[in-house]
Amino acid sequence: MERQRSFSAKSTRVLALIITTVSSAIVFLSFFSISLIKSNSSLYPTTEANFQIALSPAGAISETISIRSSISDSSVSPQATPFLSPTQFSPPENTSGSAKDPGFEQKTRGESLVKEDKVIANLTSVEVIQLPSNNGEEEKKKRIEECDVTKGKWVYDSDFPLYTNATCPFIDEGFGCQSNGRLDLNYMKWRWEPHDCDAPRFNATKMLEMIRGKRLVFVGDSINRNQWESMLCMLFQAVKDPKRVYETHNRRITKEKGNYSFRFLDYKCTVEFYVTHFLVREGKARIGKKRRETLRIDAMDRTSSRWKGANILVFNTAHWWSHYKTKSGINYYQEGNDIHPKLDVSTAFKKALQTWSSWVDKNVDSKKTRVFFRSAAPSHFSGGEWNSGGHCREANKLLNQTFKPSYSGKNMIVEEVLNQMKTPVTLLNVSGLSQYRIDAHPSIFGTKPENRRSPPVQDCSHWCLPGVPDTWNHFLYLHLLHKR
Ligand SMILES: *[C@@H]1O[C@H](CO)[C@@H](O)[C@H](O)[C@H]1NC(C)=O
Ligand SMILES: *[C@@H]1O[C@H](CO)[C@@H](O)[C@H](O)[C@H]1NC(C)=O
Ligand SMILES: *[C@@H]1O[C@H](CO)[C@@H](O)[C@H](O)[C@H]1NC(C)=O
Ligand SMILES: *[C@@H]1O[C@H](CO)[C@@H](O)[C@H](O)[C@H]1NC(C)=O
Ligand SMILES: *[C@@H]1O[C@H](CO)[C@@H](O)[C@H](O)[C@H]1NC(C)=O
Ligand SMILES: *[C@@H]1O[C@H](CO)[C@@H](O)[C@H](O)[C@H]1NC(C)=O
Ligand SMILES: CC(=O)N[C@H]1CO[C@H](CO)[C@@H](O)[C@@H]1O
Repeated sequence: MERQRSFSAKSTRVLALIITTVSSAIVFLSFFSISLIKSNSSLYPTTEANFQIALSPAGAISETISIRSSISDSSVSPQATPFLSPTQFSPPENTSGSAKDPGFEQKTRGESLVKEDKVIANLTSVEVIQLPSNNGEEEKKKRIEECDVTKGKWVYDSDFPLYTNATCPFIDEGFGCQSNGRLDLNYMKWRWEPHDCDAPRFNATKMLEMIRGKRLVFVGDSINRNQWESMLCMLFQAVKDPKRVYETHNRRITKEKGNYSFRFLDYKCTVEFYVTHFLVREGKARIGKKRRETLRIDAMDRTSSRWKGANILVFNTAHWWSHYKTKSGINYYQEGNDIHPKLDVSTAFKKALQTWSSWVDKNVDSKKTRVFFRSAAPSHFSGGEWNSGGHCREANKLLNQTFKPSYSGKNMIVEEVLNQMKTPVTLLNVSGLSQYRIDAHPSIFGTKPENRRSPPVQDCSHWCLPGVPDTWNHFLYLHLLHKR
């Protein structure tokens, strides 16, 4: 989905872009106006057709559809520009007078391992040199309670990953990069390290104890499914008897199904996922003689009754708002019986979020339920979009950590809406740290070799598991543990 910022991995191009001077105001505006996907992929004949199906009411999602829909998620290509804005590539902050990446440097040996295309690298032998982050001043670590964990850096960690394709049975094909043949595995080895505090490691047993007897519920698009599977995997590592974890309706995880509830018997808790692309309701309405898909920005998704009573709710929505229908906004957004002939996407997005926030304020008892909203995750398509040859396969290193992450207009709308709510909602601010991780998308390894088209469609929106969503869940854990 998040086709937030696509950009070229090639440093020459990046440099060229750095040189370009575009004001950030223009960037912000263009965020909503970038033209979308002129789709001509052989796989998905037209975006129109694709989305028509995908946008049918939640209950009616059928198999083929959802396969498409989750690809189309990733399709919508949004804020390429913000990412490339020169404002985002600011000079290294306080790098101890060296030209090195701040706080991010590996010895040559490590570098070459990372560069190797097809290594089974000796992952235990990479050393990370950590540079002092404040011109050699004594670092004063904050308490985790006061620490902004989103400020930090990726460090290579030989204890990672927290699980593998062999120890987690819940990774579905779309995220199972290693099982699908990806050979470079360094993308699994990076740990996010906050600058200002020492964050305790994720402890699956402790997390399970925190959710004992509770419902942990993820609601959102396929990127949230990505995060939810990551959480299942992370928790599963603390489970002694695998048989004591099961899906309550015996469903196998696939892209097709819209909801799941996994029960961890020993902790009497469930970890659930409900798919909804917009949080608000997709529907149909008659316009003239035609019935057309519309988006009810004044009504909640039909599955919302099932979210009620959850103890921890993790929401997201972002990427589908860059789809051409949402962007053009022509005869698409509906309130009551009225269909807006034209409504701009940021207005619609804000109204939808306000519908969501009213629902939360009305239906969530903040004494019993903790609410999170995850910010938009970036995608990294180069040379096209999801359906026009966009790629990220060449990337097996993270981005140079000298650039400053951008923050999208959508995220700002989210913040604005959250700030006006009665119910406290914690923003899981994952946008910045994820932007470095061009190496961590499935690319062609989102499908098994035998299912791959030729040429393969690359997925530069979702994330390999184990991988980046593990860090988002670590944040969730830290909030539950320390930041009531
Ligand atoms: C960089 O160093 C300057 C001067 O030492 C200091 O004022 C500033 O806060 C530092 N910035 C960061 C991001 O550490
Ligand atoms: C990997 O590195 C470790 C520590 O340096 C060493 O003990 C081990 O033999 C190496 N393994 C391989 C396969 O090179
Ligand atoms: C994990 O990935 C490896 C490497 O591709 C593969 O050989 C193995 O079968 C996979 N394991 C599972 C359980 O899928
Ligand atoms: C994880 O948490 C459990 C339960 O709180 C505790 O017993 C265990 O020592 C912790 N493990 C680590 C490695 O800290
Ligand atoms: C990171 O970017 C800086 C500035 O653009 C450059 O000087 C440096 O060589 C880059 N580092 C790597 C490892 O590419
Ligand atoms: C989220 O993180 C970005 C940087 O990654 C930052 O610009 C933004 O202000 C943060 N938002 C909040 C609410 O902390
Ligand atoms: C856990 C859960 O709510 N599962 C529901 C998913 O949706 C089907 C119908 O589509 C229901 O039957 C399940 O109860």
